[in-house]
Amino acid sequence: MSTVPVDDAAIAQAKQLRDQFQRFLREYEFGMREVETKISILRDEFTHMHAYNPIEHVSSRLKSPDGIVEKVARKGIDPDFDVIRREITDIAGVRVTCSFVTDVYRLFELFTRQDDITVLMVKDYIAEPKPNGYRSLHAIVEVPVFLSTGAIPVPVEVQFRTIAMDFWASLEHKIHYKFDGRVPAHLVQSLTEAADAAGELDLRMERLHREALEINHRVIEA
Ligand code: 0O2
Repeated sequence: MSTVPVDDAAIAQAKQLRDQFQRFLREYEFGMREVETKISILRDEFTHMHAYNPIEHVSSRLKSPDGIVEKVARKGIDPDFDVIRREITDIAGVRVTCSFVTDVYRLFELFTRQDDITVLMVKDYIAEPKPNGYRSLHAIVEVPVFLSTGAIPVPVEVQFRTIAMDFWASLEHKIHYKFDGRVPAHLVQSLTEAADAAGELDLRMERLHREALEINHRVIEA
């Protein structure tokens, strides 16, 4: 039986690429952690000052290597670290789920106006939902990360949404995945209707919340 000779140079090159990729992903992980800390401080301070917590939950994710490769192919860009850094801005993602739409915008304002945050892009899918009904407020921001070699700006996608929007998006994502993107037309239609219903529910819940607050204030003042 013949054996294939080990190509040491190729192995060394592959290891170097793996190390580069790990370093590349680590920068995004640090950026994500900076954003998580900022959101967590906002939540704690807001709760302390206003006796009200506007955030229901926060989740974060790093895009998987497969997800990055898939997006590189979909966008038709060079598989080069500098190009990926420039063109793919959602490698690090933080999702902030709020109770009400006003909280979504309030949190967005408090977060994006911080001095060390640079807003690269805002996509307001609440003001203008996607055709399928998807609603969310997206901000691509750059946050400085301080490494031993100096500070580097790291892009992070921060999605702000309500519980109802989150509920819808997670079901839509599952259905999309289940049908490998080819969702039957009647389900697409039902999902769009459900997104409208979720939008309605957000309005009603916020009205209810305001009414309850007003009644409570009147009782306290009386
Ligand atoms: P995952 O699983 O969250 O990583 P771009 O090429 O970046 O300019 P893109 O990616 O369409 O265009 O940007 P967009 O519209 O801002 O969407 C980015 C993210 O928003 C998605 O990330 C989803 O998390 C979410 N999103 C956008 N549209 C939809 C939708 O119709 N349904 C659901 N459920 N989520 C949506 P990823 O990388 O696709 O997915």
